[in-house]
Amino acid sequence: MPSTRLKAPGQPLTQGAVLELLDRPLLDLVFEAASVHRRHHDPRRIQFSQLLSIKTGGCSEDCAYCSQSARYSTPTDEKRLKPLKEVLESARAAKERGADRFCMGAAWREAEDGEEFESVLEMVRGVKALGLETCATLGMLNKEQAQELRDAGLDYYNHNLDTGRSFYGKIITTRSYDERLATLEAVRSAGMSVCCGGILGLGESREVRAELLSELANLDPHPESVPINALVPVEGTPLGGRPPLDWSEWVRAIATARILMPSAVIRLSAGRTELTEEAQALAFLAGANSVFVGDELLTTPNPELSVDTLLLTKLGLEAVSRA
Ligand code: SAM
Ligand code: DTB
Ligand code: SF4
Repeated sequence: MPSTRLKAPGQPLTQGAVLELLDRPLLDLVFEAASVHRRHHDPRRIQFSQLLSIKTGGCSEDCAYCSQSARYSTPTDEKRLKPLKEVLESARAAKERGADRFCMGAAWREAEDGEEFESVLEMVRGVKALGLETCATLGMLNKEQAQELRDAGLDYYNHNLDTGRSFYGKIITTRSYDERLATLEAVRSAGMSVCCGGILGLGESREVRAELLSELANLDPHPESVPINALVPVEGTPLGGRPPLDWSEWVRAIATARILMPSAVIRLSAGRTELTEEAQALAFLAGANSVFVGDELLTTPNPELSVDTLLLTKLGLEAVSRA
């Protein structure tokens, strides 16, 4: 099977070229993605990240999928910023269970200067001192805040594009696509690695997924880390009743992301509890090489570590930290 020439030299990748990949017969697509994966990564190693919600709920944004938006009546209550000690205890426990990256999430529209931001800087310093890679997702950042986080030892900043530009307005109205790109720019110019991906299953078409993947791949350089979330429908949110996306569309998106961003770490993020072992196995073959571990993401469930360990053992895969 000849591999497609994806773009003309010096030109951005087009949505059409990405759609051609997504439209391929599934197993041809997975085969090519697996070949790309094996040229750029050790296919037996899976990176483990641990998430912790350091500030839960009460968010002013209207992201239609999110349990933490103050605009919807969801099972998630607002909580205050977690104390440093508690965060560091969680980070220590995460390291013990094999995580090599610890990601702190806050339900903020944007990071605001002041006491809470200073506390987050302390958390970053503390987690870094434990010998873990550090990641945070705090909403929008300006250049100064990005630099302060970098100086405190932040390795990665997560800020997603979530979906294609043409569909975005149906999901979020309180923050623009270009504002998201500006935060990513601030993260880059502060010298941090970019963690940026999206959500599948919001009701978007394959064309929209091609749009999202081309936006991600056209970031220059492309993100080092690409989380692919499957919507976790949360009761009370506008998308609470959405039916799940077929597993094959999810595998297509992962395989395409791997072909477009060969050196990125691609993370199977939210929604794994609803995906079968077989679908996850195909995703690992297609180039996914990271997962969130532990039984909770930010506010929704994630497979227990014992379940993931069993799956990895069946597939002959190992955590990076155990290498
Ligand atoms: N408030 C910050 C922000 O929006 O940038 C950081 C946290 S936010 C929860 C991070 C990402 O989690 C979102 O951009 C979205 O991609 C993902 N996410 C949130 N709720 C989700 C859900 N119910 N299902 C799948 N992914 C979700
Ligand atoms: C990302 O893309 N996925 C993670 C992380 N970045 C912060 C968050 C998933 C959240 C899933 C819904 C929840 O648990 O609230
Ligand atoms: Fe707020 Fe982030 Fe949830 Fe949007 S995704 S409502 S910004 S916490």
